[in-house]
Amino acid sequence: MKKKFKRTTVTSALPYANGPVHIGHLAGVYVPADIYVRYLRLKGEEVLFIGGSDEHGVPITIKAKNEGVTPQDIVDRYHAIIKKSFEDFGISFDIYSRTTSKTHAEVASRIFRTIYDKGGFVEKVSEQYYDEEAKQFLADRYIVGTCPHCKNERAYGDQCEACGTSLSPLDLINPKSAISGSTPVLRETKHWYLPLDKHEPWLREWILEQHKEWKPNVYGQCKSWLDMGLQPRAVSRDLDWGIPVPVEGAEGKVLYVWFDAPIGYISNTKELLPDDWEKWWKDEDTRLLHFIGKDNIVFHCIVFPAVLKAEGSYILPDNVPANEFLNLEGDKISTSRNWAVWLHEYLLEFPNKQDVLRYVLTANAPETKDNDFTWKDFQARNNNELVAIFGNFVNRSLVLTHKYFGGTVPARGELTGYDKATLQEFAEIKQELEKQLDNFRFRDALKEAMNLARIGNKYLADTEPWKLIKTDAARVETIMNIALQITANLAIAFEPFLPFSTAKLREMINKKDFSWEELGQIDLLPAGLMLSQPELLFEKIEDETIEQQVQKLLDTKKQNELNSWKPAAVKPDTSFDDFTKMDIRVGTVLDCQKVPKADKLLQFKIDDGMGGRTIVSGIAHYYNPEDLVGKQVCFIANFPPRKLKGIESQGMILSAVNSDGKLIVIQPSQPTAAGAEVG
Ligand code: B3M
Ligand code: ZN
Repeated sequence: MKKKFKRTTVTSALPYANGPVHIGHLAGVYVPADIYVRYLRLKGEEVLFIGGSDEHGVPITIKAKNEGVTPQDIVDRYHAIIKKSFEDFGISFDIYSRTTSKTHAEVASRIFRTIYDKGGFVEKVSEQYYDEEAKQFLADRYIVGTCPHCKNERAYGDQCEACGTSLSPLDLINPKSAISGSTPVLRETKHWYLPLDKHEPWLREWILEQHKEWKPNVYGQCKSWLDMGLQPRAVSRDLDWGIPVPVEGAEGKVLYVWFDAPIGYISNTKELLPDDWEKWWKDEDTRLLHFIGKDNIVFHCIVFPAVLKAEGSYILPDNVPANEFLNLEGDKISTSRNWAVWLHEYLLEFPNKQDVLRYVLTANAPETKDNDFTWKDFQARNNNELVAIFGNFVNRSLVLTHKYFGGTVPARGELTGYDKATLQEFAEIKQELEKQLDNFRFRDALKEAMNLARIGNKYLADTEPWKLIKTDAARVETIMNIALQITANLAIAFEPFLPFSTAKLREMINKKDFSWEELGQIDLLPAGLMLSQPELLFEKIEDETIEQQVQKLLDTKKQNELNSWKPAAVKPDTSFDDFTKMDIRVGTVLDCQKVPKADKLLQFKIDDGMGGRTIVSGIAHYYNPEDLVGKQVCFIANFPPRKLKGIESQGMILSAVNSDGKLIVIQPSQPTAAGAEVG
């Protein structure tokens, strides 16, 4: 039997405030959380939706150092951008705060201290790299060296990004401090550890026995962590950015970012409700839900619950509906490679189309496996679903009502068998929709909502009021009444998914608000109600717009290739004598043709100042032959002639191999006499 809760605390992962947010964040965490919260609110349930920025951690300090600003500058900048993006996309947080707040420092320190006083931590001294020039211990990310696996010379102390291996700083060959460049030394340092090994038995029972209903991806990841055996985890770091460890003798040490970040959910609740926050976190009748991405599962299902349990007065999450990742056009989203669709940029290019993105990201949500966002799919879903089904139906119902009845909801007369069957069909959607939403299956829920619009479209297409109006106006009154009731139902069913469009729709049908209970009913719009002027809910997105977005990504790809390209290693030494044996000349292209039946080859007629020669060259993939006529090239003049596809080639044209593998013909920088020597 499922427990009946009184209220729900919904949290969504706190994004690091060291960069803006992109579609992957929205698809994996914030849109699903927002859909769920809006659904509960529509049902009239007591719910609190907590968000905020994660403003601690080493990457923020590295970014600050690189830019020559303070970590606070960095988080101030990105907190503002992220907060605005969430507002713009209608993510309806009750509070969006930050982990550099005063309240957070107090709450996190208090929780640490309580566990410390109860003996819930283990103190351990270990050896860690220390930078004697910068006079500080080095976080794993601050140590660079050669990867023992792939020999990449820029591997970090926690990971080699070239081969993807997780590393520990001691694995690095020839380690260097990223701060001063000096070779770090090992020094002893004391830290506090959460003994996860001791928590393992109850965690096993709680997750593996009592929460078999968790999503398979979440349950599976927890099981594999637990089966590997849990190890104590350090919850402090030697760093000057973060919340100081509230213990005597802990100077220069701060709480580990993953210790304080989830506590941010609690602090933000307290900031919002200073006198009333505890019931959201300490009452057994409160249901706690964490919406996160798959890389955060272990912290939310194992580490944070262990912290809460060790403290002793908090509830544990009832569910953690984590998602997999969203890829972009077949590649992993990456901030450093700028392979992302940033939310603030999307809104500049698609103003007022927040719901289109919310729709596409939900329809394609990475709920059970990684999924791919493509601009083609974005366009198709907008044009073929939002415009052609939802928008089209709503528009026809409203426009026809205005046309036939001056914008007043007509009364329903007697229902035909077909009317009844249609109403029956849409009455069933509520239950289906709830079943999917209750189980965090938002893709399927969205499909159900869209089916409601499909039913409406089919109803109008089958009953053809535009034909009947000439012969049977009374029947058309009934038809339009039913179409309008379906329209009103759409405003409810889609509210959690598309809050902007449904708000617009509510205005058009003059209904301030609905409750979820009304979904499936057929008297939402009383006869005689005057409707407002209809407007289009969605508009078609043209090929050109999509091509621009695709081009933008292709440009990024190109730029990344150039950035990551390295010239080939220099060949072993040669001699000047050897070089002078080579006779390189300048020539002018008199004629250039494709060689038949050889897709790589071009045949050149070259003016070499000595009566002319023929050269065959393998650059047909990179040039149109006519573009080369009249150009000057460099060629080797003293290669013995050789036959290519039956043509005698008398030399070789010189080209550079570009970073993308393309051949580029070498040309003199000024007009040069044909036959001039190169040397
Ligand atoms: N900031 C990691 C992330 O953004 C981390 C989440 C914290 S949730 C408490 O993926
Ligand atoms: Zn490597």
